[in-house]
Amino acid sequence: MDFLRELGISKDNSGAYNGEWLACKGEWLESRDPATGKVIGRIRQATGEEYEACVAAAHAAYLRWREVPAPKRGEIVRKLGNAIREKKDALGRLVTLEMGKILQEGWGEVQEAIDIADFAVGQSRMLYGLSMHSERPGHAMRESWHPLGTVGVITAFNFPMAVWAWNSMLAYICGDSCVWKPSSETPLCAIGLTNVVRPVLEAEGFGALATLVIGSGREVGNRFLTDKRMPLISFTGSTSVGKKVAMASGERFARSILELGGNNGLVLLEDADLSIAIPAILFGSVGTAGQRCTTTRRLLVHEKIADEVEKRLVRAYEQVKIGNPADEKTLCGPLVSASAVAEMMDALEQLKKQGGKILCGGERLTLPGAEAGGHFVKPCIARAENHYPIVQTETFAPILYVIRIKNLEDAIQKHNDVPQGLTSAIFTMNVRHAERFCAATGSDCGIANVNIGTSGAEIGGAFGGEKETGWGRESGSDSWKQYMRRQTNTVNWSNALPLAQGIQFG
Ligand code: UN1
Repeated sequence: MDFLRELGISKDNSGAYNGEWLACKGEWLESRDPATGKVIGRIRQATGEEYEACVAAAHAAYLRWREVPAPKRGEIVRKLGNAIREKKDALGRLVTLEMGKILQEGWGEVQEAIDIADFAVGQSRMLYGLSMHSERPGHAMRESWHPLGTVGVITAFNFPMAVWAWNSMLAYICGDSCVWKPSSETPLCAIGLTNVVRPVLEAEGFGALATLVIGSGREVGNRFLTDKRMPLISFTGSTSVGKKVAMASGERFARSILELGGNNGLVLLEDADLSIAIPAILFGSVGTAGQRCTTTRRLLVHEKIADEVEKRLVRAYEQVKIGNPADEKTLCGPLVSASAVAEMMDALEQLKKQGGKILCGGERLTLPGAEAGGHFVKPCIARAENHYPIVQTETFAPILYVIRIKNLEDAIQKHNDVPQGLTSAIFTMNVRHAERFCAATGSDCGIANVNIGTSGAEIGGAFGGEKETGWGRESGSDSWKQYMRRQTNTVNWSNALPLAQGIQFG
């Protein structure tokens, strides 16, 4: 495949880059196409030794990079964005091949990386600190934002490029370097993207800003958590692993940004405009084969329109073309692995035991050409109650639970009654109901939308959640502050030494 060559991917690849590709000594990892089961390429993983060389190089790069003025750092990030823009087609195809999302979404993911680079360029001239009025005469008070250090970025398979970009582009303009540990399901996406950005950084003498280390949790992941050279760990993944990250980084007083499980609800009130709601639900629940953190998992629909909505959704699901994600007609590609399929089947068993009723889908599929091991399933709609244990859990697969609600109060109560809190949406034409959903007594999620679905956020807003979804925000708004340390400066330019709070001392 030409695009693999274009991205510098061969049959055998190194799993560690720190300004140059290292000769790794770890076990070989195979990357497989989830649509066919065929091996795309192999990666020689890093051991502790290469990990050490990676973090040391990234840290040394940070010590030099922090001295480059922020707008100049932005200039280089602009070149990174342009390099990604030039390879958008190839990178999107690689996402589709290795992760299994359809081409439109593969390109969309790369666009998200380009967008955050553009955002970061502008932000590089806007790392604003406040100035305050001192209570003491002849004193100036202000806060300064300084680079933080080397940022550990651990990403999940489902956004194998964009999430690294959300973190790294901001980290770079803030004066930090990054060490990236991608998911073992999508190592080639990380290698391809690194090959796109590294010529830009190497030309500036800063290749190690984009350090990459591919290895198992045992060899590499655990070292991240305890490594004092990394004052910030940004982790995207499951709630159970996120908890480990929170505790290990908390123990050494490092910061963490945690983007963990979502269980996103979409509220459909009686007056909803179904001509936009149905496509939003379809994209939210079937898009990326239900493997986004932002996937619509719970549909909280008013009982008066529930039958009609179910009917329309089942009809829409029947028309979804399932198949190879590289085929432009496909709407739903495979799940990432055999275990993801097994987890979906297990969730549906539990659902049935707990009283749920499947309305459509939920079967495994063997498609022509995928006999070697494609992981296809039919997206499922099921009637359920919000309190079922399985509904309270995030299953990373296309299962949409339809839950009936009586009114807005009932909807908000049920909506918030799950452990997770990432994204949420309401469809209504009533401005009072819409605003109530976005108010303090409404949705308890990090993101609450009106008349658009739960997934597909733009990079300009801060992205992240509450409760078991974790904490911290990535991409837009003032997320950049997490990648810097704040320093309060009080400068006395008078010839006296007045003390704060009016204290007289001696
Ligand atoms: C994720 O699923 O980890 O809002 C991120 C969205 C995308 C990002 C999802 N922009 O669906």
